[in-house]
Parts: sequence; C-alpha cells; structure tokens
Amino acid sequence: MRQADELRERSLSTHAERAVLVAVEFTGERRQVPYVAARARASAAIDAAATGVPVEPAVPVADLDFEAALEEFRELARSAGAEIASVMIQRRQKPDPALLVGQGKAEEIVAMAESTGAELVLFDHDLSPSQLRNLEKLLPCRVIDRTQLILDIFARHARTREGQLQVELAQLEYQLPRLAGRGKAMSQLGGGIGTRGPGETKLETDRRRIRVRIDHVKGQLEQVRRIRRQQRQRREGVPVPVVALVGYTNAGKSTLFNALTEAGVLESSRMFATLDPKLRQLALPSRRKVLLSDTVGFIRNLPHTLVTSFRATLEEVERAEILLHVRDASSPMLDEQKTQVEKVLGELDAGRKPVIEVMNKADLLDEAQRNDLWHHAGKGDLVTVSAKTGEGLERLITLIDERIGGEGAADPTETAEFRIPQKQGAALAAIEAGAFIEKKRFEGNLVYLRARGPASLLGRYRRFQLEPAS
Ligand SMILES: Nc1nc2c(ncn2[C@@H]2O[C@H](COP(=O)(O)OP(=O)(O)OP(=O)(O)O)[C@@H](O)[C@H]2O)c(=O)[nH]1
Ligand SMILES: [Mg+2]
Repeated sequence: MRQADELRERSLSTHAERAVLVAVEFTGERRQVPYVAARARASAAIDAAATGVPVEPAVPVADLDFEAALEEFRELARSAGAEIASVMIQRRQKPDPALLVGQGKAEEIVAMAESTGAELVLFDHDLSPSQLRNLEKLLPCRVIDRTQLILDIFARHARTREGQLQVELAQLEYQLPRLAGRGKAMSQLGGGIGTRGPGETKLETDRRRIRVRIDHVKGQLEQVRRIRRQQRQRREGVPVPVVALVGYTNAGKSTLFNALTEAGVLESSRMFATLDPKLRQLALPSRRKVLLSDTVGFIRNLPHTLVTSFRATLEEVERAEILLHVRDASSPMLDEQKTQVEKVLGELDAGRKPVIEVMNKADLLDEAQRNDLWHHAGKGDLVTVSAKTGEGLERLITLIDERIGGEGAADPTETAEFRIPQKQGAALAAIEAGAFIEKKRFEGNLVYLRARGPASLLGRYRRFQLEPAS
C-alpha cells in the first residue's frame, strides 16, 4: 500500500491521539504587525489628536495576533485528528538552537507529556533536524513540527492520485535529512506508530530506500501530470475562461464553489478539505461559460517545499483569467490571512491577475462589522456574500460576468446581427447556446438573429454576419 493510503487508513481506523501543543512566540522575530493592529493604533492616534489625550488601543497588539494564531494552531491539531491534552506557551527573544524552547520549558513539556500520557507533542513552529532529534531524545513520545502537521493533514485529505503522490513526495523529502539517529520517528515512514527503531546500521538502508521511493514517486507524478496536460489541451480546444477561487484555508472556497455550481464538492469544517483541483462549468447571465476552479487553501508560513510541490494543484490559478479571493470576513485574522494569500499568489506569478475580493460568511457579522469591511479591502472589487445563505451570490456572478466580458477584457461581450440559412443547424445551435438572442425572425429559409455574447463565439460565424448598420 502506498504511504498516503497507509496514513489515511491509519488515521481513520485509530482513535484520536492525545497531544500536548506547544505554541512559541519569538519576540525578536515577531511577524509584521497585521492591519487590525495598525488600524487600532491609527485610530488611537486620531483620537489622541482630536482630544489631546493619548488613547491606548484596548487590546495589546501582539496578544491579539498571538491569540488568533494559537486558535488556528488548535484547529490544525484537531484537523489532524489530535485530542488536545494541554497547550503550553513559550515566549522568548529568539529560538534556542538546540531545543527551540528554553531548557526549563523543555523540562516542563516532558513533565506535562508524562502526566497527561500524551502520545505526541506538536510544535507550532518548524524544527531543524537537530532540534527534532534532541527533543525526541528528551520526550517520552513522538514530536511533530508544523510542517509535518500540515503534511499529515494534506495526506488525509488528498483525494486524487496526483494529490496523494504530491503529499508523499513532500513527506519523503522532509524526512530524508531528519533520519540520522532517530529512533521513535522512523516509524512514521513505515507501519504502526513506534513499531520500529532502526539502529545506525539500518540508517543507510533506510536512506537508500527513501531515495528509491522518491525517484519512483517523481516518475509516477510525471506520468499523472502528462495525462492531465493532455486532458487540458483537449479542453483548451474550446477556450473557456477559468475563474479560480483562492484564499486562506477554511475561508469557505468549497462551500462557495458548491453554492455557485451546486456541484457537490466535498465541504468540511476540517482545514484543507480540498487538496485537488476541482473544476466545474458555470453559465453566467450573459450566457458566457466559465470554468470555476476550487483550489487548496493557503496558510500562514506554508513551508516553501509545499508551495512548490503543490504548484500543480495550483496550475489553474496560474492560467486563470480572474481570481476570486475568498475571505472569511468573520475571522479575527482577516488582514493577516490576506497578506499570506497575496504572498503565495506572488510566488505563483499570479500577483497581477484581476481579483474580486469575496467577503464570505457575512451571515456571521453584525451591522457594524459589515459596514467596517471596506477597511479590509484589497486591490480588487469587493463583494460581501454568504455562501451559506446565498446572500450576495447574484451580485458576485454579475461582477464576474462584467469582468470577463467588460471593456478591456480579453474576450469582450459584443452584439452582432446574423443571417443564417436554416440548414446551418450547427451554427444556429452554437450561437443560441452561447449567446443571448435579442431578436429572431424567419424569412423563407433564412433566420435573422441579433445576438449578444462573447466576441470569440460570434467571430467564429463572421461569414453569416450582416454589416453593422452605419
Ligand atoms: N456561517 C458560515 N459558514 C460558512 C460559510 N461558508 C463556509 N462556511 C463554513 O466554513 C467552513 C469551511 O468551509 P470550506 O468551504 O470547507 O472552506 P475552504 O476554504 O474550502 O477550506 P479548505 O479547502 O480547507 O482550504 C465550513 O464549516 C463551512 O460550512 C458562510 O457563508 N457562512
Ligand atoms: Mg475547500
């Protein structure tokens, strides 16, 4: 059985694993202050200017940020199937090179893992190979860092062969430099948890085995991608513009995708429910057809190796004509999530595509929050919707239509008049299917039409077009 299958099988069959969560914040490398905080400071400054009294923002800036990140970390742990036994927090100036956390904190973690009988300790930070090794020596259970945690969630949710292969490849590449001297951790590559502890002699064999496996998986991926490319070329015979839904994990992309297409793609409160591209055709009010593409969610500090290995999953993003940036308007991390998404889009060379910002989950907002949304706008047009109640969806569809067919669009909407012999059934059918028929009359065996639709479609039947009346 392939590793991705094995992992999923295991995750489905076993109980929730008891986990101790360790959240760390290094004040020396504090992430740039998110917009919420900047705004709180700005409005305090304005108040101060107006009243002459300095006003402190009510919530300490860094804490708000840290709290939200902590909540996200819990959600990630739950998505991976962990039962949270305890959450421990460490704040220090900078990471300890040997243990990430300080020696004293490490001892506290050991005591906590022992007293709760935890099966694993999850770190909300990446661990270097040596930090991981040292922590594993210290702790009575498995140690998982942020990248591994995300990979594990990816492994559970990959549905297609390509998705599964991508996850397996990323896992193998992550493991390779971390093999040396590891006992407990080796089991992650094999069968049951903690079943095998290879001695140093087995290490080389294991390394070789992994390298062989990596080559094999790469070969398989190449093959799967070749087939996908062929399918795409076939599709591109008829150019249908792609509209890609992008956004932070859990923003509601799949729910919106479903609401827009009623396609029944899996939607779930678990993070990263979508790992494979989903594509459905959607007919717009102008009768123009677009392909709507659901994509995998982005997340803060997405490991760079993952961005590359999931590039294929995001191919639809690269070739999309328009991006719908779906945002969870109810999230306290609204602005930071936007920054992260835009960063990944930049890495995908999609940073300059036209964007419609979709503020989703409006049903969870009160009046004041709704009115405040424009503060969080980005560069694109902003639409407020609820994928759950359907609010705003019509407006969104109209906007997509305008953007694809509007002025300056690659394939604008235009109006043309035709005179088509009735025996040209195929041409008549194509125009009627792809455009709005504004007028239609019969004269003998001729059909006179006035149609409004995509220039690309109408242009294909230019030979039947009447000269525009001048
Ligand atoms: N209240 C409310 N909940 C919503 C709305 N849209 C989505 N949700 C919920 O948000 C959660 C995440 O939705 P998904 O559609 O799976 O999110 P996603 O962006 O596809 O997530 P990933 O695929 O993991 O990146 C689910 O529990 C949805 O039911 C909305 O408009 N209102
Ligand atoms: Mg999804």
